[in-house]
Amino acid sequence: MSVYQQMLDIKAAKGAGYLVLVDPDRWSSDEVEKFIEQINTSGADGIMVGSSLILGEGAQRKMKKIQDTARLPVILFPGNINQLTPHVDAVFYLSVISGRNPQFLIGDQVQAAPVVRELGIEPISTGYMLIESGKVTTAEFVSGSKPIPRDKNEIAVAHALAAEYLGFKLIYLEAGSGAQYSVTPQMVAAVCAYTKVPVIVGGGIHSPGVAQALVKAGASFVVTGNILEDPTKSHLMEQFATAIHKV
Ligand code: 1GP
Repeated sequence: MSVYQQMLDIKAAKGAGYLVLVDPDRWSSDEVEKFIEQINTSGADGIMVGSSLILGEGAQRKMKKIQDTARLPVILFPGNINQLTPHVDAVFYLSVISGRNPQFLIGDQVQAAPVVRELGIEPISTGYMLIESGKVTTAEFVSGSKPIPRDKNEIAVAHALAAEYLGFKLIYLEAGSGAQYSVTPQMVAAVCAYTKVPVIVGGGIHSPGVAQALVKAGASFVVTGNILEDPTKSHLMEQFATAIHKV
């Protein structure tokens, strides 16, 4: 079964799904294995791997270790085409539709397409919108694109409709990793009122209560990254899974 179909099934069965983002740069090879084992038993529904920028060595080796250890779908969340790898089940085939930078709208996607085909990984087309979140995030800086103001729900809605009409399979509302403020439930509700395309929300989500509010507003998937890199917070993973499922 395709990863996309598995995602739709998770949404149908549980109301919404929980994805944990793993930045290979943040973990040593041994640590990453333990972290993936924790994710396996946490109640999470999938693992995303990637980052706006990967600087550390051995990223491909770590990605292989992640896939070997994971008992959940592993989805690449690429910051750029150099992160393409055979060690994932699927790739969020992102276009930064909130920006007007042609490289991140279509240029990199053209470069990546033959590589994705050759690697045999499943592309899941995703209309990716950066939402302003209190400070400049790495995603904003690296993509050279202006985020949508966080209180301009109508702009997000128009982008989401365009994404649906262009045939994107997912819409991603992204505050950016380490965002000061996550995307508002009001914006999620506005977008979900206008489109049936499943909406993923990520960036700056630091409490299960916030994750639950986003699901109540209509999010199909919620992503957490940074927060679980703090060993004193990693126990929150199970609580996120419970808060997100069957709201
Ligand atoms: C995924 O970028 C997010 O969309 C992850 O953000 O690291 O802030 O949870 P955090």
